[in-house]
Amino acid sequence: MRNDNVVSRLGRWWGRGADRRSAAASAASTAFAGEATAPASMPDAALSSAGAVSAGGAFAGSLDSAGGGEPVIGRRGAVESGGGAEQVRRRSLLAAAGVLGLTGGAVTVATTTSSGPAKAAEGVTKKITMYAVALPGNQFGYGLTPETATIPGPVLEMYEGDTLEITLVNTTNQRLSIHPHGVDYSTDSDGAPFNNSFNAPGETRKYVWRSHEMTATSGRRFTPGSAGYWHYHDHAMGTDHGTAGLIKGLYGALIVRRRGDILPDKQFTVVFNDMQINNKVAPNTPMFEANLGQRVEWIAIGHGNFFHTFHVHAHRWADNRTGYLEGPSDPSPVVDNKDLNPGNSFGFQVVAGEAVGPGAWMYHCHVQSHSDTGMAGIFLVRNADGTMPPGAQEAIDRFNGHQHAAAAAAKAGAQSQANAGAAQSQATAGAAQSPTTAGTAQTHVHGGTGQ
Ligand SMILES: [Cu+2]
Repeated sequence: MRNDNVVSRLGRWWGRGADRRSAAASAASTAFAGEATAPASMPDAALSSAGAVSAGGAFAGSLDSAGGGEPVIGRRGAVESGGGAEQVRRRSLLAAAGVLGLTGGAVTVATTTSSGPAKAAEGVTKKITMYAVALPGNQFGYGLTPETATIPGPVLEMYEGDTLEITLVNTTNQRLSIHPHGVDYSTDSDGAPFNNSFNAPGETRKYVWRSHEMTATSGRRFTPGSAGYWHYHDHAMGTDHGTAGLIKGLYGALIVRRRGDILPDKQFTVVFNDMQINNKVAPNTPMFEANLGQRVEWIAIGHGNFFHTFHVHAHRWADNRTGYLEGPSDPSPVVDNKDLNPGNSFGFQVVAGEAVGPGAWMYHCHVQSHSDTGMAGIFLVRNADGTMPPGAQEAIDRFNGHQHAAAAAAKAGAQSQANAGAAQSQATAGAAQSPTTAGTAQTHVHGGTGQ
């Protein structure tokens, strides 16, 4: 379940940016040729690992992250054939790439069929097999094998212009389907029973999802591309809307990337489903882990019957398509909290611990009655070398204890802890923004929230 080297290589190549225009003729053909041949031999080329499990392995092997706190992140040896070690400014290159994407990339690409890049941008078809599987506890999950079905299902990824051909194997005795948001599909790939698009019990069925790049319509008008943080879910179990399938776990993240987008080191999928997170309630909600400085991609999805707000402590993102500012004058507001309602999805990237340091940080629904009843979890930012920062384990232990007892214990016990700096637990945790030391930050967060 790797976001395999083809996808990574493609992204890295585009990530080089600055003089990719001149490099295109030689490099593009290599990169895209590799991608085009990927599906046959590597059917999971479009995939990264299941949301609840960090995808660090998939990305860490192919990406170099230069550490936290730096707006400029170097990459080395981004292209195997690209001539050795090279440090580039990803953010500035990204801005350059965006401009090129409009003037020399996507638009030209959509109307040209002869040049190398244009041909590449037509995309490739990736074929995968997904399994819908009954899980313990009357739950269901999607998996790339019957044995690895999870809640949420695997993160599916494609580049704008690509097609994803999904063979869905229904191993259950229930009617179900897979229905995507954000991409292009025909009615027979809709996943909706009224279109006769579903898997009967035990049935195998193919679904085809297409995507497209931004194109110029006329004048200054542009037709949006498919890029975005989307999602997929059942639309047939229980009711014609898949209400039973959704509540029981048949959902996952779908990412359509624009060429040139920065690829993350890790991915976390967080689904606010009714009053649970990934069908779990604190303290059994997923603990997402990253090392200080790693680029972390969050994909947030809402399902069920309630409105929610998604909040991560001590990390902020740009409220745009990617979550990172795409230029010095990018007008996107910077937020650390965003509505996450049924059917919604968004994603963003942050650098773990940037400006705040490592520690056990919290993510949660900010509707108070929701966080109080278990819609909360931990974002553990380890030290850059992977070791635990001071106080983090204690914070995790508090989180895992009874919530109110833990809060009381945190306050009572703070004075006696060896780390005197950790004693300033507060009644509210919303202000956990100050650039504190790691030990202070954790106790501050967790002693304060009582989660
Ligand atoms: Cu909520």
